[in-house]
Amino acid sequence: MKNVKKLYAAAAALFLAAAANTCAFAYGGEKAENAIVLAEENDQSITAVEISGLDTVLFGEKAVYDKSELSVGEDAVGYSISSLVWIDKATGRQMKANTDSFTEGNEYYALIGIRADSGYRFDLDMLAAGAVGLNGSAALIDINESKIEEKEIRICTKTITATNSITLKFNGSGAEGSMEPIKTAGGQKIVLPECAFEAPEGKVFVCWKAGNSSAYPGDEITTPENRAILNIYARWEMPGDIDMDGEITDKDAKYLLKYLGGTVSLTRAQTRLAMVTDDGENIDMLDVIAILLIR
Ligand SMILES: [Ca+2]
Repeated sequence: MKNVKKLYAAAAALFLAAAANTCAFAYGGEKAENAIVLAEENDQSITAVEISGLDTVLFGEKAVYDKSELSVGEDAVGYSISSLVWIDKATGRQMKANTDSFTEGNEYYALIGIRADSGYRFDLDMLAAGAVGLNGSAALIDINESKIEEKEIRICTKTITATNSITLKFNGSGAEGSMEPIKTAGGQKIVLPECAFEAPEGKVFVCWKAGNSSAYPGDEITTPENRAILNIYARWEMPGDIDMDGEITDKDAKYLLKYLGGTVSLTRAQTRLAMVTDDGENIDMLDVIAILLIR
């Protein structure tokens, strides 16, 4: 039995060496090692594989990441992720994780190794049948360049072009504190973070502003393309200044009364400013009274 296994191993290594010239998977020394793991007759068959977490938002200066970013499906049994490498398509060069970074305009593809655990084997029809999912579907997978064996799947992704990068810089508009800038790709959807600046005395955070547009934490915005920096400013207003004219007057109380009467609505910014009393989420007569007391 031992000799037969050795023979298999030698044959597998030979096959791999032959394939190395054409196959995109001749990277590192990992493959030869993997190839000697052979399926046993009574191994349990795996009929579907799900891998998630491949960040396809590549942009200039983004650090090349490794398999720690990937995860298998929650119900996954019998397999694990063994490798993730990025290849520069033009040069064929394997990118070094954590030290290399992507370059704007260059094309890349990822090679993902998935290994069957001891006692399991992959159903060989799975890849062609679309039962190997990456980020929720098979759309990212280049089937022709991917390979499946009983103990290993080697996913080759479709080509991804790195785009320009943009840095979102958060400005407290004079408030204390700081927020980490966010670096991402241009033309990319991103969810705005909560404001982490300390509210200036007597003010509350209303919204984020960039140029003439405003948005709220939790809003999804699309980053501009071909722009290196986007400055985003915190907008602070006085609680009770419902019409945001910089002072608290009868007009603010009247407006809030109308709102409570159902004849006008409040914008999201106004909703924040209408919570004058510190009683949580409710906007009620107490807030109107508070405005009348402040004015
Ligand atoms: Ca006002």
